[in-house]
Amino acid sequence: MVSYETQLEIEQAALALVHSSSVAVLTGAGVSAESGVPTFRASDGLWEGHRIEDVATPEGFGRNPGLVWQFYNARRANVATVEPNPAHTFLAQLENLFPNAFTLITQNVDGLHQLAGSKNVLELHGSLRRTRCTVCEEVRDQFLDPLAEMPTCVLCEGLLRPDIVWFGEMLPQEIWRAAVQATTSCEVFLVVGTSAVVHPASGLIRLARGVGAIVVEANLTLTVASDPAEIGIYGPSGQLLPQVMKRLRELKGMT
Ligand code: BV8
Repeated sequence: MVSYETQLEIEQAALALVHSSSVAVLTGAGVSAESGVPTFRASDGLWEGHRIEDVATPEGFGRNPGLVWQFYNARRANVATVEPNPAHTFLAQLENLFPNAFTLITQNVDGLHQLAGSKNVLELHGSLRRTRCTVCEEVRDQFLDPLAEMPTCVLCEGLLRPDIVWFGEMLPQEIWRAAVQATTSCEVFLVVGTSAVVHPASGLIRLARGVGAIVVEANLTLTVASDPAEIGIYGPSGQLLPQVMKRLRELKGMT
């Protein structure tokens, strides 16, 4: 049973959305947690057994590309077995209620938003599906097929790397610019399943607040984003966000 306080927050989130003409969303690993994709900073986090410096930095890849590919091949194999959960579905449904006025900005690299039907998705940190050649720079969609332990480029036989933004690397400029544009022009900014510690992605939250958007946080727990959030829905997003959709459709007279 959802607590009275959470029901109030769900009501407030639905009201904010029904009165809004444009929505932007920032998601993190928590939105995929109920699909069975491990998050980064939980006790069973992805980083356990692997130091960030060893598996998610260009220096780590330079030192031991085999270890990095072992880490990413394991994540590709995990994501190949999972399905989107109701939180992903909620975001795809929400996009349909805001045609041409909805942007989904994700830090995730699992592709589950697209699998759930989301269309306007900005992948700030790249994608597990894609590889990039370290020599000729060719980017290729490898889907989630198993790759060799040290995959090489079909064009030039150069060593491939995951097409993922590692720590210390710049975000893709066009995608970052589009994310800032969506954030500064939305009326509701929904933050789902992120600890909001990674920059510059987490900076979008205060940016949204700064331009007067209503910030709504959906997370298991309070985070550093909770301060700029006016509305907070705390609990499993796969269970609570569908209740926001149910209320939103009622308010729109759709049910
Ligand atoms: C750059 C790809 C500079 C890898 C990732 C300013 C201040 C401080 C530090 C910095 C700064 N600027 C730059 C930095 C350094 C660094 C950084 O931010 N470090 C952090 C750790 C302090 N940033 C960078 O290096 C960035 N690059 O700034 O370049 C530059 C400038 C000029 C020239 C050259 C370079 C690049 C950052 C990108 C790193 N790559 N991912 C991969 O995925 O394999 S980041 C990685 O963390 C993932 O993308 C992940 O999504 C992201 C953020 O983590 P979260 O998604 O939030 O996941 P987390 O586990 O932390 O939290 C999960 C949340 O879900 C929790 O809150 C939990 O409560 C909640 N949850 C769990 N279950 C549920 C749930 N919520 C709802 N329902 C549930 N069921």
